[in-house]
Amino acid sequence: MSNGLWGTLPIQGTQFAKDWDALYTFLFWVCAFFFVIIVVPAIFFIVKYRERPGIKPASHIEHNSILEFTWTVIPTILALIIFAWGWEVYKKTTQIPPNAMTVRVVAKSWNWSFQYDDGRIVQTDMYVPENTPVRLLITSEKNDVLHSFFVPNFRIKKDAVPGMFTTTWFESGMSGQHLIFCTEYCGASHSNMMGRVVVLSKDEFEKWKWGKDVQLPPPVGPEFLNWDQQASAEVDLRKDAHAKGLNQLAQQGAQVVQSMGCVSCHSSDGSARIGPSYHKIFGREAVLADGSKVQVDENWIREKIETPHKRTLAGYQVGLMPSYKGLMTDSEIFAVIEYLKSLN
Ligand code: HEC
Ligand SMILES: [Cu+2]
Repeated sequence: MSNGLWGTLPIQGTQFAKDWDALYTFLFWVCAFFFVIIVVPAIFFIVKYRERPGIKPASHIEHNSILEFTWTVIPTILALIIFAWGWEVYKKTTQIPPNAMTVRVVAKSWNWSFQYDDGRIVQTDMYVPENTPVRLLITSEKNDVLHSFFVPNFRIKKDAVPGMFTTTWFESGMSGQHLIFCTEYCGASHSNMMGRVVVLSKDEFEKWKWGKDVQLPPPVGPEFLNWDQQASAEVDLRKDAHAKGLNQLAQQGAQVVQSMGCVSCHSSDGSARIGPSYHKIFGREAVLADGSKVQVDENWIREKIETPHKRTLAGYQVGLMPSYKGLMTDSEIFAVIEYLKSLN
């Protein structure tokens, strides 16, 4: 296994890891190079030209154009290379492949839970198939604090913010257990707020998806000490979820929309009720009362559910839609979003 810079960097579990490590290694050698060519001569001159009897002070040198030009242009070029390189890699981390599977991540003090398209929720461990792009839709539970989702082996890190969705993605070809850390100080058990990304072969993942027992691949890199307790709790949960049957998340969303009474104002077939229809709502541009536009995405739907009066669609009276803040859990909101997506 190739660990960059004499093993000081974590294992490279994704292409991002390789890309970031290449940039990091470049930065390291640039720093090392300039440290040597600046500090070594500086020490040499300090010793050689130190003040002592018989040595005359140097004449006062005002300026040297060639020298100044050089020490401005070279660092500028280097800084631009570093910027462009960083930008390229950063762009890759934000451009999520359209065929990516979605896993919804909810942080709470102090654990992680993961919700799948089939509605299943697992604690602590996120199971994913290898060589498959996985999009993470991340949030922190209502009234909880900021957390941050970090998988060192994958070099991905994203804040988890209550009341907001953030996204990132990864694709790992390295089956095994990869540690998850919370990397935003969040209180007493912050350092225990760990989990694992369990990367399985595609076949094994398929088995796991259908609630069958799978052989856990070995940990890659550092291990989490309290695994045993956590892992057994997780297995029970999985069995439980399976017993309830593999509900489709979108189907759950349809039930939520029924039971919350959204359907009295919103149809799903394009017909107008008090509010606009959900038909083909996801991804379209909505025009607001002040003429500005907003794309209907996860955050917009959540905003309408929790704080509907903040921004109102053009052509509608302010305050028609009631707020559901505190009445719906994050997993219900995820389910509603999935349901609205399914109407496209
Ligand atoms: C009493 C009627 C009413 C109920 C109940 C209601 N809404 Fe609304 N909703 C509206 C109206 C009116 C608008 C458009 C005006 C506005 O933006 O507030 C709207 C707008 C929306 C939008 C934005 C639509 C777009 O085209 O961008 C979403 C999303 C939404 N509602 C979701 C929901 C969900 C989910 C529920 C149930 C949890 C719900 N609404 C319950 C009346 C309602
Ligand atoms: Cu945390």
